[in-house]
Amino acid sequence: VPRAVCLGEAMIMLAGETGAPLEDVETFRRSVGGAECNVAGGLAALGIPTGWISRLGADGFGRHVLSDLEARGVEVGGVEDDPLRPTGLYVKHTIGGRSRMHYYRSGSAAAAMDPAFLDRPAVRSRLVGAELVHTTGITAAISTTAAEMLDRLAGLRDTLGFTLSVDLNWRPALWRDRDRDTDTDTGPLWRLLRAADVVLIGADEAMLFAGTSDPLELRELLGPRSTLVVKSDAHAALALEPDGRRTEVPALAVDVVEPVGAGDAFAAGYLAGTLQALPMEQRLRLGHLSAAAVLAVPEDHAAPPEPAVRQALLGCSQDDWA
Ligand code: KDG
Repeated sequence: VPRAVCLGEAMIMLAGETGAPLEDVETFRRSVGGAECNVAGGLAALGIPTGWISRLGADGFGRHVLSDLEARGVEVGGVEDDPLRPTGLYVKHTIGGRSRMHYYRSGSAAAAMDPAFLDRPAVRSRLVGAELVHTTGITAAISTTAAEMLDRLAGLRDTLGFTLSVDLNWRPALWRDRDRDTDTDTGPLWRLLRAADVVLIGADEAMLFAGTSDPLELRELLGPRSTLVVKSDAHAALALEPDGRRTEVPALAVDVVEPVGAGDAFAAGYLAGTLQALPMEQRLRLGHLSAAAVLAVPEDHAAPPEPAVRQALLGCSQDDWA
């Protein structure tokens, strides 16, 4: 039985192989992305038995996503196939050192997730057994029915008792594109964040979404329930616990190749540390260590440092850390 379960869409990622304008790129490199499945892979790589729950098209891309996640040790028995809707895609196009995402995912199999999806025996049994369930603001954005499912998920947390972890993952392009009556109704995302036990949030996206990146102001907006982890502009991570305790840990210096996915790796490290009952400082360190590995590659996920390296860095003095 997985200790941790991640709920959200995975997609095939196509990364342009040259920095040319998109209309001139002829060759793309395939990998697998999607915020929640990135976190699932990160947790599994850190030794936490982890399941990923979602829907995939009954197509070659869906089969690749499944085998890729299985190869990374993620349990996928809670994934449902959709014979009609396809697996989503996105193109990551890097030009002039900046990456842009182009989504081809509306009407995907995962976008058809709805509250009843959580009643499927293969899904419900995994939620019943989980200590931690992680999802993100992306799932709130992909469709109205997926957003409704998240309200249901918060209700299930109240009865089943798992820890609900949410990464904001603010994606304005999805909130514009999605199939909704109004394109700015972020109410479902606010509800999800206020219901969460752990909220992970980047300073830049906090400014865009909430108009502030100040942890105390965010706490006012999100309510007193959660442990709030804010990754600041200076790349430090600060945890503000419900009792007011603050812990701050600077990031490691890394030569950044491509940043997308680093936030998911941070989440995986932090959450693995939480499930291992590490002290807060070490949870944040494990987040930074996992993120550093993803910052150094073009893909949206990467294996974290080896256990011996992790152990040495988790236990070192503050002076040696940064
Ligand atoms: O956090 C990384 C994700 O943004 C990426 O893997 C793709 O899920 C994705 C999204 O919706 O942007």
